[in-house]
Amino acid sequence: MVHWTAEEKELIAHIWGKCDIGVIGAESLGGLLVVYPWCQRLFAHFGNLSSPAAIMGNPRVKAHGKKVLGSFTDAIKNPEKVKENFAKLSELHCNKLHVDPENFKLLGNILIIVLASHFGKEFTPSAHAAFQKLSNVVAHALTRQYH
Ligand code: HEG
Repeated sequence: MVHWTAEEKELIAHIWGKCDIGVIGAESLGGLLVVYPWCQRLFAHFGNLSSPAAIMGNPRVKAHGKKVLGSFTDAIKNPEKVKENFAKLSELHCNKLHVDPENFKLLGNILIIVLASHFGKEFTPSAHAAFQKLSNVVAHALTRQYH
């Protein structure tokens, strides 16, 4: 089981409590699709993804980014239980969606970049490390059902 210190939990809660999940989620998923265009294949049914502006303005990208970050909120509420709580989601991404698990790490990294750009100095090296750990835990949990 992953161990979380009180400090790590506090650093994450502090930043997350100030996040507008809709904004951060839209920028993170939009960023993923712009920077790593091969991810667009999975979202072809979302409509216009023809340019960075189209992607960042796409309402379905925004809504889905918010949904993805909702899962991060769940992980933050119960960081010791991510593996168990994400089992169904892992199954979906593996068996139904066939998402290459490498892309979970890419999304986590983009999320960190988006947080750094929003919070500036407040996103300290310790906060960065705590979020890196969180995104690794989430990526690992989502990869669990892959064989
Ligand atoms: Mg995934 C659906 C969470 C990465 C592609 N993703 C979902 C859903 C959630 C979620 C909560 C909705 C599940 C449902 O409807 O029951 N995704 C999630 C997390 C992460 C992640 C927490 C974190 C790394 N997803 C991810 C990546 C890709 C991807 C990297 C592709 C590159 N997700 C994907 C697709 C769907 C979901 C294609 C279905 C979208 C739809 O058709 O509505």
